[in-house]
Amino acid sequence: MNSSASAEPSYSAAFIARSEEYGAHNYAPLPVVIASAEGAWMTDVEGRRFLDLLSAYSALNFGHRHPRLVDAAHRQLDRLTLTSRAFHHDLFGELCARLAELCGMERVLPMNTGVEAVETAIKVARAWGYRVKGLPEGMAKIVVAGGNFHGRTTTAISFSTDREAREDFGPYTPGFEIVPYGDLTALQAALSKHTVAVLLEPVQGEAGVRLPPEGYFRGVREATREADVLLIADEIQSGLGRTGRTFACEHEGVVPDMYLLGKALGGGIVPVSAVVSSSRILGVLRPGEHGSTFGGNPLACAVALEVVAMLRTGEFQERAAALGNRLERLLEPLAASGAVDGLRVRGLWAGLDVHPSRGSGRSVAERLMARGVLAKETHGRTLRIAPPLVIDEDDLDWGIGQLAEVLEV
Ligand code: IF1
Repeated sequence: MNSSASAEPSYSAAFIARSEEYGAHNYAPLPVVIASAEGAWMTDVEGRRFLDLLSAYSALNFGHRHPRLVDAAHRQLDRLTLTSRAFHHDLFGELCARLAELCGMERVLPMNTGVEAVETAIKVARAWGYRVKGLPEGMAKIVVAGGNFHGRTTTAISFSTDREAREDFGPYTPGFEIVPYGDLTALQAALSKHTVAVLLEPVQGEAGVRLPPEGYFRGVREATREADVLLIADEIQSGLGRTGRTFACEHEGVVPDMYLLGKALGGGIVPVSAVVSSSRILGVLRPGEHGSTFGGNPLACAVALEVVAMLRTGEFQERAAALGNRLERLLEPLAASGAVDGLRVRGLWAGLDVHPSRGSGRSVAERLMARGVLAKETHGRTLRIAPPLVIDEDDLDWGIGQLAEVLEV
């Protein structure tokens, strides 16, 4: 019997087996079992340390268990955690005021997951179309982009162009038109008298950190303003410092009609999302027409208030911009070597298309894991790099050094 056959299954294997036996198989996680984490580092059940280059898809912009955020959560846990919106509580107005101020907007509708913010925005845009623009009931259209990812609800996947995200989940929600991302002419042509909104990611995350052509977002802003159509920016992954600015829209000087926020708004501790907009738009909703059990709960407000305070100074945005320049310099040799035949960087966020000669995105992620680095592929051969904004420079250098070795650069 060879040694491997006789080896005890690893300690991790027992955890993985239990997850496989009792959990639905809607994910294929890397075979690592995380037990603790701090900053940019995670530790597995066997005591092995891993550098986090995924940040839970940008929900961990402030790193694992940032002290300011954990303290805010602890203080609130000892005071009040949930009331429902049937009653007021003492942090709700403060959160809405501070978050609106951060966004330069007037009003906030807090929810929990990102897709709930997306669904909320769709409902508000449609109601605005009927109640303000006077569209005939049921005729509202929303323009979205190919390659989009806005969540996993039946409506959100109804306008997905990703077969894996939508197959066998029909019948699909009508009222959406899909145009190629980055094609301003196609978007302008799609606008009609029934269009109430355009919903776009300023940077397409799941598509592989896809950047639109320079000027595209400004063009969309101008076209939607002229057509009296709402511009909804899904900043759930691109926002809150990730691209080196508070919002990715800022790279083109664009202010949308609605910001959709999530992920990092909850500080990596609790799910917090929000639609942030003007009174004329969010004001279309009447009491009892929309909401959720946990939306705007005291614990969520306490953490999100600390997130807003951390973003107000701009230090995290500046750090992401500076580290993003460093990341781009570190990644350029990989592209020059041919190991990577597509490279896109915006702030501390990169998408690399791994050349087939180096294997699939998944195989690169597995080889990185063996070296103590955790990252995630998307769409087969694209690797996403999204470290926490708090990562140390030398850890970033080391992590990308491991990637260079895995890619044999
Ligand atoms: C999964 C993807 C990323 C998002 C944008 C809304 C949402 C997301 C731009 C919905 C969520 C998550 C979902 C998660 C993995 C991750 C993801 F690969 F699925 F597409 F980040 F790229 N808008 N993205 O990126 O927010 O409801 O999840 O809080 O479903 O596997 P949510």
